[in-house]
Amino acid sequence: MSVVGVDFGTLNTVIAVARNRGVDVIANEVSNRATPSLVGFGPKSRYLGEPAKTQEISNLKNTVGNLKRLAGRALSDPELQIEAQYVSAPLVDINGQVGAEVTYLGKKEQFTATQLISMYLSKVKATASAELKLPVSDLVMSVPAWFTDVQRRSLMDAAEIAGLKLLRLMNDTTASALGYGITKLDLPTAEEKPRRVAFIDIGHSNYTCSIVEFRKGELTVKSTAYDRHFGGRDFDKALVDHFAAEFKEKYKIDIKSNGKAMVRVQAAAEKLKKILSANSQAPLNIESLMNDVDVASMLKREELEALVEPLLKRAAVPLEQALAEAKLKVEDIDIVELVGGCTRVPALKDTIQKFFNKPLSFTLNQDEAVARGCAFSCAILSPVFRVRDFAIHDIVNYPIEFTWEKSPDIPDEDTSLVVFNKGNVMPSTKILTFYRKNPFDLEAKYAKPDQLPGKINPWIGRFSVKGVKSDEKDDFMICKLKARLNLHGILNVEQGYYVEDVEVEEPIPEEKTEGDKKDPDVSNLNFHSPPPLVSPLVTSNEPQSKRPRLEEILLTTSKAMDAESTPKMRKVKKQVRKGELPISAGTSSLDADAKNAAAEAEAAMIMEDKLVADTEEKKNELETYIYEMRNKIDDQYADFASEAEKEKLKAKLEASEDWLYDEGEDATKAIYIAKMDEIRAVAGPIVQRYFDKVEAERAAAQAAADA
Ligand code: ATP
Ligand code: K
Ligand code: MG
Repeated sequence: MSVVGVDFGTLNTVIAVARNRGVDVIANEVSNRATPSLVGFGPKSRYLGEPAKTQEISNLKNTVGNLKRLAGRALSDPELQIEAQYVSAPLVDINGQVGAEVTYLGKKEQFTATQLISMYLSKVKATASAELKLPVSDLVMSVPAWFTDVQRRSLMDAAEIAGLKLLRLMNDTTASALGYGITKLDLPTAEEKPRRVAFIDIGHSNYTCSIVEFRKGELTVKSTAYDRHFGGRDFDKALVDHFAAEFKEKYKIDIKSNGKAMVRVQAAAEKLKKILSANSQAPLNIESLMNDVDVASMLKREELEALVEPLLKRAAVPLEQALAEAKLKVEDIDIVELVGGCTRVPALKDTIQKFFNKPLSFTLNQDEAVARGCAFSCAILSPVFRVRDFAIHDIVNYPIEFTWEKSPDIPDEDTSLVVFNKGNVMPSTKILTFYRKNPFDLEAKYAKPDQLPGKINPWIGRFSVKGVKSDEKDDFMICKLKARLNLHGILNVEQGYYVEDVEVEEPIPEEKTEGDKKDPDVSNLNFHSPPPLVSPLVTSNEPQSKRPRLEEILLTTSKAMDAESTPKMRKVKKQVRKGELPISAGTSSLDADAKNAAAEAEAAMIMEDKLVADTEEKKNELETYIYEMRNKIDDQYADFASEAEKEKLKAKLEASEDWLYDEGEDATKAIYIAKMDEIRAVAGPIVQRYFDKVEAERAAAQAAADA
């Protein structure tokens, strides 16, 4: 079983694997350690990753980038107008989800963002599998901390469609923090002051700052703040706008009217930007950009900084917010770690350094830290690896509330409750208690829609609780629902059951249990007195490997019972679980049928791509064989064929070559194999005689040596 971590970036994707007792970033088929996050479509197959990049300029309308930013979004969302600028294929609406329209296999096709991402993840899977020489299934993938339920579910569906088992969607900065912490042997103990590290990730499209506390064996995210529209692409865009205006003036060309020219200037601008991180000025030259015009220009670092001034002015905002939300001061931060390509920009480094008033730390590989952290997380979650215990406490970024219809039997009942608050620990489970005589529904949604990206619908899911009825005495059923904000950061109501109050005798606990000590929330599990009827009782715990799971806390009695001394007993009212309450859930995840259909379609496309690749390989083999035989027949095979045989073989080679460049240009795999066999039939006896001679010489030499 494989252990894989994937940093699915807006621009590039990095894949790390656990092997040889460590974590390595792997190279793709062209030996790059980062793969363009792009998918393209052609007349015969798809182009995924590197080939999509190679084809991009000649295939703009059928190439889709910016994939991650499209996950779970609707085309009608005004924010999609920003995103559309970074996608060369036309975006379309597909039943409320954004997708792209492309020409594939000669036909116009529409694919949703989820499908496009699943295609890309198929490629990630193939890359990892080729490197590991193992089938790949389990992985942990990174996600911006600000992604909402619908965006996360889109990525999860995409992974499933690609045949991957996503063990965790991990927030980018949390992944970096894990990679940092798990390798440190000098973290403070539980009694000491924690080490506080600010992780700042500025990538191609977004900027995140998390303040994280480390103690031996655990990390706790104290706050996460972000600017969802801040990254390298904003620099690139400012540069392209600048050069577009300059070239219009200087060369009378309008690059904005020419897709290819735009992409070429974009690529040159990105290169120029990177040079300006190291040098104070840099040139930009493009030959025959459009209308046969060569362009040449120059830019100084200060000029670039002036072009992105509005952006740079916002650069300290996420830092201020993160600190404020963590209720910490600048002096409280011990270390400032930078990751993400855009943190190489000197003006940003300056701002961050001035803000924290301390030297910046680059101990993590800026481009690979997130992928490495994800691989560590996958190793922790995978049964095949043993990893040093390391607990990860992430944080809830958007408050989530439940709403329900008032029970006709409880007139003064509330009808909504914020169950997960911003800043709460994530993952986390909360038990909701309802007093009901009939089946009922509840709905989950984000409580503060204005905090969400763009116009994302705050709705998360609807949960119908079945099997609820009153007892013989027409008393309420005490219904317990387990709401979990899980490892992926998505919400589910995972389980429902009902309980009855019973009087039991139990020993009086002498000591606090381990769970009580570690987690104050657990001690709130107060089921001994009947809960008020006005609102559901919410209890919670944050399960962790070391702690008793929620079930155990509810169903077993105190640990003190193990003691040999006879404990003092007391009578208490306890709630005893009596049976299950089935729950049917409706969320934004694809239903099983849709997922299966998409997975089948994906598998068929993979087969198609493979057939095209195999056919191409056979064609290349045939071509190579023709050249090789043509050279050898007058060289090492010359003494092993009669003139007539030579003539025959040469004629066959020439005919095959003519065929290859004519009707054989676009044949099937089987035909290329057959053509190869035809040549082999003619060449075979000649090659055999040659090898017989070589073998005889070798045997003679061996005999001489042995003698
Ligand atoms: P995101 O995290 O926003 O989804 P990503 O993970 O794909 O995106 P990164 O790989 O962290 O992004 O960073 C890519 C960005 O960093 C690009 O815009 C790239 O041009 C920029 N970048 C890389 N090196 C440098 C450099 N030396 N100077 C300036 N910018 C750079
Ligand atoms: K990346
Ligand atoms: Mg990134």
